[in-house]
Amino acid sequence: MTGRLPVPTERAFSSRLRDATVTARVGTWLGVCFGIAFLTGLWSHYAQELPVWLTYPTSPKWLYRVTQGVHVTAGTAAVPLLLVKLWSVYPRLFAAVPLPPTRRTILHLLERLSIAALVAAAVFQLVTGLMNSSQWYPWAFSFRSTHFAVAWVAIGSLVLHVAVKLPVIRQAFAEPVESSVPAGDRAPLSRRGLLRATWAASALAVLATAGAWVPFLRRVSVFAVRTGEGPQGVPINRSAEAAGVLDTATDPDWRLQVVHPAGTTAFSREQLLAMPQRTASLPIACVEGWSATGVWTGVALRDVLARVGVPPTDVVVGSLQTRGAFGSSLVPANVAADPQTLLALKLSGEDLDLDHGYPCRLIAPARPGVLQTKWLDLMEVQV
Ligand SMILES: Nc1nc2c(c(=O)[nH]1)N[C@H]1C(S)=C(S)[C@@H](COP(=O)(O)O)O[C@H]1N2
Ligand SMILES: [Mo]
Repeated sequence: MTGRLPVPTERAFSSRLRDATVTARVGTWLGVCFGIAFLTGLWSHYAQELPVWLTYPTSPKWLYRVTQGVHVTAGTAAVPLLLVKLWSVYPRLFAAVPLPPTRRTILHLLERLSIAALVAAAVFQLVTGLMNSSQWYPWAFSFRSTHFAVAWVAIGSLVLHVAVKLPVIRQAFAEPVESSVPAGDRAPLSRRGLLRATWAASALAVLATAGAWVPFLRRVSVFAVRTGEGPQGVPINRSAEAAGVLDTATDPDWRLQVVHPAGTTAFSREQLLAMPQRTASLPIACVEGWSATGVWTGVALRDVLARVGVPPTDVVVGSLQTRGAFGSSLVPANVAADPQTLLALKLSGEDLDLDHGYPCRLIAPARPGVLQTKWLDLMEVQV
């Protein structure tokens, strides 16, 4: 024995709870969560970076609140499932490689490689997603493009894994799950008991967080992000101070500059307030999964365009905040045409709080929160 590491063999793990009947059931729900997170994630990605051939709808106005809430909730539900799934199969790490080398050896190694990719991608997605929801970015890479790229690795290796394991999965579902601990076994739970505990852990994780977007869960969701009241009853992500706009946003010489084919027209806040005002009840729905509805009042963006003689078209809005990625956003023509797309001046009947984007912010239906640009000072008609 001298000089050898005590590497266990697969057979050294003897728990009866590790069984294909358990793994297949947990794995199925894990796959469902990843599938939902993948689709809603694609939706969110394209909502933020729309290819020219697609039109992102403005109705129903709660659309992004639901798709992104479901995205983060599916990821959260997947955490206990992934932990149990990995626990139930990790002895296979120590499975013997078929030797001497034959075709079977190659297949064995290829399958292990695909599982390594699946496990790494799945863990990466859940960890970075949860960290993003809690606004913790200890990394240097762009969260969105990396989370998007790894999603394809995760879903691709997941599909491959299911295809390879299909016979095992079928067999496992055909067998009943053992519901009591056999006499003489030291397991603390039956396999059925382990499954129930897993579902309970997953449900608890959902209940503890989903209040971030499901209003009636607010009181039970002790770990939900951003349910605390912000100014005027709506939470904020970045304050005016953090954005470095305290002075420019309170400057009496502030003007909204509208750049259009015939020139540039400046609007003061008073001029905007003198135009026909519209009120819309619209949610802020953050990629982090939280959302909150506000009652916004201001001028419809299309009315401002009409003032300068331009029909609804693509517009880029720009913020006093010039640092960072959230300082401008594209308002596609169909969004610009929606009468509920506002240059908001008020929230809950009061002047917008500085932290909500005073003197003027964009708010449009069904749009991701990151595109609801605050502290506007520029509108550029795209030609
Ligand atoms: N200029 C600017 N606008 C911004 C942001 C920002 O950091 N800077 N954050 C965006 C994000 S990520 C969200 S979710 C919403 C939050 O809006 P609220 O602070 O009014 O709740 O504003 C958006 N508009
Ligand atoms: Mo956000």
